[in-house]
Amino acid sequence: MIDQQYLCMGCGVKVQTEDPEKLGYAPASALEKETIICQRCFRLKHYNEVQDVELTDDDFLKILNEIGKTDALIVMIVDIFDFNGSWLPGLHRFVGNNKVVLVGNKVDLLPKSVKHNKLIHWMKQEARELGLRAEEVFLVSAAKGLFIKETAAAIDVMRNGKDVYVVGCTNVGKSTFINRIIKEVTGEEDVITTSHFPGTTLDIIKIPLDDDKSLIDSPGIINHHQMAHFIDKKDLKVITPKKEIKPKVFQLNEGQTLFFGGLARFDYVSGGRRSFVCYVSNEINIHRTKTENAAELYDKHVGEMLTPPRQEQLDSFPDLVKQEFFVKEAKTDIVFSGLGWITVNDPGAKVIAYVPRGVQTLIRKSLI
Ligand SMILES: Nc1nc2c(ncn2[C@@H]2O[C@H](COP(=O)(O)OP(=O)(O)OP(=O)(O)O)[C@@H](O)[C@H]2O)c(=O)[nH]1
Ligand SMILES: [Mg+2]
Repeated sequence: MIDQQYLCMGCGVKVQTEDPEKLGYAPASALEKETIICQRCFRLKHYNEVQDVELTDDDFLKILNEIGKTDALIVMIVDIFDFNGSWLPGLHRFVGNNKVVLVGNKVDLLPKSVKHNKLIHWMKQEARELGLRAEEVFLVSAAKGLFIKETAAAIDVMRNGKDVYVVGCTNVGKSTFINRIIKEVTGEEDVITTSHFPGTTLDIIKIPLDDDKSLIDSPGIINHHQMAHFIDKKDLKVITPKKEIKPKVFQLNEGQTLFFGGLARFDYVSGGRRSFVCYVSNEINIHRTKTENAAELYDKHVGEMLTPPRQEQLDSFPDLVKQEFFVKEAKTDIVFSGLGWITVNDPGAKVIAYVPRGVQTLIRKSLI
């Protein structure tokens, strides 16, 4: 038997050496190493393979509820490419009286032309509307190391000698953000396990700060209406942008339709010939057709020409369901949660957005 004091440095899980099938398994030899990581982290790091875990939403919430009882600074991270999909509704319920800083990560994905102070202003406004009182708002790219120093320095002042908890939905880049800060300070790289699979970090991970307080990573909350949960693990790479998004402009007539692979559909109903700007991963194929042929085309070609989803996944892939939107204001986004958005520049357009049942669509003031 081993002590409970062994925690995986990669994901925070308690390490056990008895059952290779269970969470936290590591071979006994791993315990002799200076940094202990579990088998799941080892495979993620070296083979980019993920083992499913049996943790439930409740398990994660229990961990996060502890945060409300502490006296700490809370850093909430959102994925700026999936702002609404990665938002944690009701954050204030579990942070108690602690102050919250909002960090928009993955700014490297947005076109270089985007003005950062405008975007920060937009985030502040959205945050307020979504009921979050954020002390301060930052934009960073954890993966590219952009604006990390400034943000870390500001957080260090704001924490006022307290612990810092980094929280957010799965996959927003919490662990990548902390790894970056560690790298800035100690030079050590990739201390915590990160991956493009949601649900990588499994428990609290404490990184000691210089005043015996800690910078604390936490498991991401699962937002079930994110596209990532509806597609095959192999396709996550396709829908997750890696590089700066190249917006694609389509001039559409009324009665034309765009398909985003087989994951989403956009019908332009009325409003005269106009342009639509699509912000999705560069790897997603956009297919244009007449709306009158769209349903038939989808039935015939989903899983091959219109992919993802893959052919072998079709049985379990949800139907596309629709929501109608009327664009009343200039510069409006129609958002497909986790996939991207379409910007409509002028008011007066009626459109229909289709996404797999369970995924969210919404309309918002344009982010860009
Ligand atoms: N383009 C881009 N990708 C990023 C950035 N930061 C993180 N990522 C990617 O986002 C994915 C998730 O990163 P993680 O750091 O594991 O996210 P997390 O929030 O810790 O996720 P969980 O532990 O599952 O809650 C990985 O594929 C990262 O490479 C960023 O600044 N830009
Ligand atoms: Mg993580």
